[in-house]
Amino acid sequence: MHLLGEKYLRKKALPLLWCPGCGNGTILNATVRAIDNSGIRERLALVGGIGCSGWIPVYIDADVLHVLHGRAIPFATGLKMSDPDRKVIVFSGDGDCLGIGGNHFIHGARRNIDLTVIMVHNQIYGMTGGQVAPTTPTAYKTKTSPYGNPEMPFDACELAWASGATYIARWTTAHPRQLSKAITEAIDHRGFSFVEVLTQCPTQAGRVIHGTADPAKLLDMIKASTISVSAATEKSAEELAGKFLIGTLHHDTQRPEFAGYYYEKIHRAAAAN
Ligand SMILES: Cc1ncc(C[n+]2csc(CCOP(=O)(O)OP(=O)(O)O)c2C)c(N)n1
Ligand code: SF4
Ligand SMILES: [Mg+2]
Repeated sequence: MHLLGEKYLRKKALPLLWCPGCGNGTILNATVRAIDNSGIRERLALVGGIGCSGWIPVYIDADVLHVLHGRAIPFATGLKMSDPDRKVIVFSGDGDCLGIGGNHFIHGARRNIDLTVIMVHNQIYGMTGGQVAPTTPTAYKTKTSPYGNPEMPFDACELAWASGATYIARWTTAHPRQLSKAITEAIDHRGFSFVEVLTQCPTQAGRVIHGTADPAKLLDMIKASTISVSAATEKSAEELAGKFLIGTLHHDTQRPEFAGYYYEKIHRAAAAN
């Protein structure tokens, strides 16, 4: 086993439950490297929602909560407020984060609470068999949109930005080094940090939406759907239509962070009375 695997993986939880070629392994790898770079293992807590992506933290040998579908951010909020010195990382599927958990997501961002949310964007509800998700592109066929999805997908990064998140980055599983660097930056940031990862789900999104379960082809498709923030500045709106911006989209170090504000101001004022 690789040295980092030896150091960080929870051996008794292996083997990984994911399908061959699933992008969740790449996200696990990028996260472990980021945790190692940040040197925060001793004060780390990980929270996962329900879904294939919710299992990512289970494989990391740290304090882990694997909680109800859509409720990862409220559990993480409680954890952060009861132990503010912890660095808390949330792993949430696109259904978990933007569907059932959408309200928690926008309020977590609004509060600018010091959580790192890694959202796994695989365009679908993977674990439950390929239902339409809030990220499924319009007109795409899934098990529950057999005539094509009539809805518009969310742009999760724009939603995070509008809601008040203070670090926002988007990368893909075809960019593992950049992804790991973004997760490191998100961990180092004090405030609500959001990293969206475009990733391949060969078994559901691959087979059902894209007509192929070949992970290499799916990675090529994902890569082709992106453009870097810097390259995008020279493109017209027409050229950018349907493209995902990748890179750091937003970084604000000025907004007050919720847990710090609470303990410095509210808690102290209440104690003085
Ligand atoms: C309250 C509740 N509603 C529904 C479910 C069923 N359920 C489990 S995982 C899931 C969707 C998973 O999709 P996503 O969050 O995108 O994660 P992925 O599997 O794609 O990583 C659903 C609907 C549940 N477990 N709990
Ligand atoms: S169903 Fe999709 S997301 Fe879930 S483990 Fe399989 S490939 Fe990965
Ligand atoms: Mg999903």
